[in-house]
Amino acid sequence: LRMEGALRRALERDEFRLYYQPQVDIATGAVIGVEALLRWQPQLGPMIAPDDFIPLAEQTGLIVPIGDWVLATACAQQKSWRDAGLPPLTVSVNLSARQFQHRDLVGLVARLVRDTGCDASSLALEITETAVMENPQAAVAIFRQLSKMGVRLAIDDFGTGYSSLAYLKRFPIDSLKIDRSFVRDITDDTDDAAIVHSVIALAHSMKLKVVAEGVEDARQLQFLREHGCDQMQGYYISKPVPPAGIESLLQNR
Ligand code: G
Ligand code: G
Ligand code: MN
Ligand code: NA
Repeated sequence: LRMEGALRRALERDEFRLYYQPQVDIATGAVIGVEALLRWQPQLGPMIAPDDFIPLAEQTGLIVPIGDWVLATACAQQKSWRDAGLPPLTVSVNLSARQFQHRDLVGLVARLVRDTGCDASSLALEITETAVMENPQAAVAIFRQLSKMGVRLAIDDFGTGYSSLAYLKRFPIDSLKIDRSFVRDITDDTDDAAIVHSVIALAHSMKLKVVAEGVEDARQLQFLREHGCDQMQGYYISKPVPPAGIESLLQNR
């Protein structure tokens, strides 16, 4: 209960921050996007990672106003980078199941795109495979409306849930993000290598891009490149950083 109050006050006191992790096109090495990752910086004390407060935010429903803040902030950031003349970046935002099921998600996104003046086709929403599969029929309908607005859609943590391929085929999604648990041992574990290899082939057969998460070294990147993976993110390029970190990364490349 105390933690719930603290979360509520964190919103009022503007204690949330967005960090951004670069996403790189494997073929060209160009930074083509960033994933927005939420942090809580209390006035006193160390920064708190999302795993330590998002579960509670989901239980209490606070994820809805927090998620609204995340979306609004990410849209405004994208617009601000565009105005500053940075190369175009797709900004990806994570949605929890609860936000995804919220009745006015489509209206909210439409309003935010209009109000911030951001580019809808440079906004991507990441929904986990598990959240989608809670109600695939509803998901298809929401995806169709978002896709019509030009918003990009990605299935996050792919491989950790149980997707029905029949549904996946009907989703107007743009990409699959391979969960970092499969990438970690890609160069040593033949099962993980086989899984990643097949996910890339499957995605490409459905005209989807594949993003590998959690890339930490050159050998993992080499494997992914050899298997035609499209994009990657991970500590090998950069950990999540504040907006200024993205700006200096782009200037130094
Ligand atoms: O940034 P970090 O690697 O600690 O993120 C941990 C988890 O928190 C990831 O699964 C990520 O998807 C989730 N997460 C990060 N930011 C957000 C957010 O803004 N909204 C939601 N719903 N989840 C987020
Ligand atoms: O579930 P989602 O993919 O949205 O979460 C991304 C999470 O993965 C964030 O918490 C981010 O900090 C973390 N992450 C990003 N890159 C790496 C990496 O190279 N290695 C590890 N171990 N974690 C990473
Ligand atoms: Mn994600
Ligand atoms: Na993920």
